[in-house]
Order: sequence, then C-alpha cells, then structure tokens
Amino acid sequence: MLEGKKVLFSGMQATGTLTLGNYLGALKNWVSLNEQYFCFFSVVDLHSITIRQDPETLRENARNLFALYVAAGLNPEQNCIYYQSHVSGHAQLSWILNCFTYMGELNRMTQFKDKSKKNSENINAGLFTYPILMAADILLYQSDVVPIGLDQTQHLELARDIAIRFNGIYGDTFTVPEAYLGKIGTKIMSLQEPSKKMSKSDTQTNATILLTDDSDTIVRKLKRAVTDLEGKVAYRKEQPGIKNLIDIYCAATDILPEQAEKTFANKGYGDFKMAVAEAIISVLEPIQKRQQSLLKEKEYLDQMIRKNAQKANEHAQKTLVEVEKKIGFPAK
Ligand code: ATP
Ligand code: LTN
Repeated sequence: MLEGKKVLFSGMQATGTLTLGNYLGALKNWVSLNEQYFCFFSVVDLHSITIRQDPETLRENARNLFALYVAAGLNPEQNCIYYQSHVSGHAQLSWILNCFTYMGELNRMTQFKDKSKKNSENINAGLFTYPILMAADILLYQSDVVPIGLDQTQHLELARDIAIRFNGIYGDTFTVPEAYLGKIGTKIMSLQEPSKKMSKSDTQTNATILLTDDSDTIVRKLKRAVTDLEGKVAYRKEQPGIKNLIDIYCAATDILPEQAEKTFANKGYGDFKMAVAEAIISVLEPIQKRQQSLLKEKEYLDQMIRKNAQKANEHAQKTLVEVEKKIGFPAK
C-alpha cells in the first residue's frame, strides 16, 4: 500500500515503434487503472538491450515512449513514470534474484525460445535471464497488480514463484503480485496471419498497425487484412481474421463482441473493415497529436523525467535496503 492505495507496476520496452497490440493490450488498460492504484510505469530500457540497439535510436525510442505514456493519459505528476535505467535498484535486485531462480525455471520460458529463434546470432545471457529482471522490476516496488498482455503471464508466474520462495526463506519481504488481464484485446493478432501475435518485430509491414501510422496507412492496412470465407461478421474461432478485427473494434470502442455482431449483422466485410479503420483512427489520432506536442516541450519532459526518477529511486531503496539486510549484507 502507498498513500492508501494498492501498488501497480507495468513496463514496456523502448524497442522500435509500438503497435496497436501494445496499446489495446497494455497501455489502454494502464490508463483505465491509473487513478485507482499507486502506479509505477517504466520505460524498460534495460530490457531493450537483450537485443542489439543503436544507441541514438534507443535514446530516441525511450523518449518517444515516455511521451507516449503521458499522451495516452497517464499522469506524470500523480503516477511514477520513469526510465528503468535511471533506477539502479532494478539491476541490483535482479542480481540477488538470479541467485533464487533455477535454470530449470528459465529453461521453460517460451518467450526465450521464440526470441532466440528470431535472434540466433545473438543469444546472450541477458535474453535468458530477462524474466528475472522483470521479476525484480515488479518486486522492487512491492507491487500488488501487474497489467500485462497474455504473452507475459508465464513471466509473471515466475515473479510470483520467486517472491514466494524468498519470503519462505527470509520471512515476509515481497508482496506476491497478481496479473491483471484486460477483458478484450489481450492478444491482438497479425492482420496478415491471424494465428500469430501482432508484433512490432514483424517484417511484413501490412501485418501490423503502428501507433505512428497515419489515417491513410491505417485504411490501406485494414483493406488488405485477411478475412474469412463466410462473409459474415461473426465472432467465432473458425474465423480468426474476422474475430481479430472484432477484437480490435471492441477494444477500441469499449463494446462487447455481441454488440459488434449485431451492428454489422447485415453488412459485408468491406463496410466492417472501414468501421474498424475509423475506430482505430479516432483512438490513435489524438494520442499522436499530444505526443508530438509533448516532445516539443523539452524542458517540461526533462523535468518530469528527473522528478520521477528520484521518486522511483526513493521507493526502490526501501525494498532494497530491507532485502540486503535480510540476506546478510553489511549495513552502509
Ligand atoms: P515484440 O512484439 O517485439 O515481441 P512486445 O510488443 O511483445 O515485443 P513489449 O513492448 O515489451 O514487447 O510489450 C509491452 C506490452 O504490450 C506487454 O504487456 C505485452 O503483453 C503487450 N502486447 C504486446 N503485443 C501485444 C498484442 N499483440 N496484443 C496484446 N498485447 C500485446
Ligand atoms: N517483459 C515485458 C516488459 C516488461 C514488464 C515488466 C511488464 C518488463 N518488465 C514488468 C510488466 C511488468 C514485455 O516484454 N512485454
């Protein structure tokens, strides 16, 4: 509890341009929860370097992401929005938790298997131990709730197991976190191959709506999205292309699939696709505009970045001091 509220933590990597999947599956939920909880939202740049990054591009992506968090509706005065690399406690706790995590547990992580296939020339140890850093992020702030997309549930389970193990050895130290999964949009799929997750690292440009896409691009990508043979706007797993578009439409407009089915009962795929495109544009356009104007307010952003890093460090230190004491490190 902080200021009488439960604690929420989440983060996103500053790699590449975010997708509509990142927004609907993660960021949008964060915004809806940010008043109810005491929130930490991190630009997790330490995670980003598990894949080789160009230094200038990483710095630029991180700043864009910070501005995007604010543009999407998170409040940097009320929430703690910060760069992970500005709080050394993440790396410190991560090392400690390395010593409380088993190789067998890491070997089971499916994201490691996927990412090492995609980056076969650079399967570094960081890619393997990445879930421990994620556990450290969460446990460092005694988080109660962690909003994530479906693909991150295995990592969250590991964070819980590490917390329970540590508490079992040293007595109550970490809050055991719970995952928060949104009701809809937890897994937005590729517009070209609806059996695959929409991913920013997809090389097929039409598969992914980027948060930076303009309205013409969004319309074009929607027109080319794969649909199914039945010609009906129906929410069924046998129609994965249309099911995905319904998910997008519902997540963007906050309605349920049954309502969308009713609205488009007598419409063809062409009309439906245009309605989906419009729904996406009306969500993304205002965010893009706010992000662009925020990026121009250089001093305001710099000040927010400094202030929030300090806040995050203060909270992180509390947990770290307690952990170090329990482990047996000498007092400073
Ligand atoms: P990549 O797509 O390159 O593997 P990523 O987008 O999964 O990367 P992050 O940027 O760290 O990696 O994801 C941030 C958040 O967005 C996570 O909570 C993740 O679960 C969520 N997310 C990512 N893709 C989707 C998607 N297609 N649908 C719903 N949520 C998603
Ligand atoms: N691993 C996540 C990003 C991430 C995260 C976190 C999410 C890093 N640390 C802590 C929630 C809580 C990803 O790749 N999507």
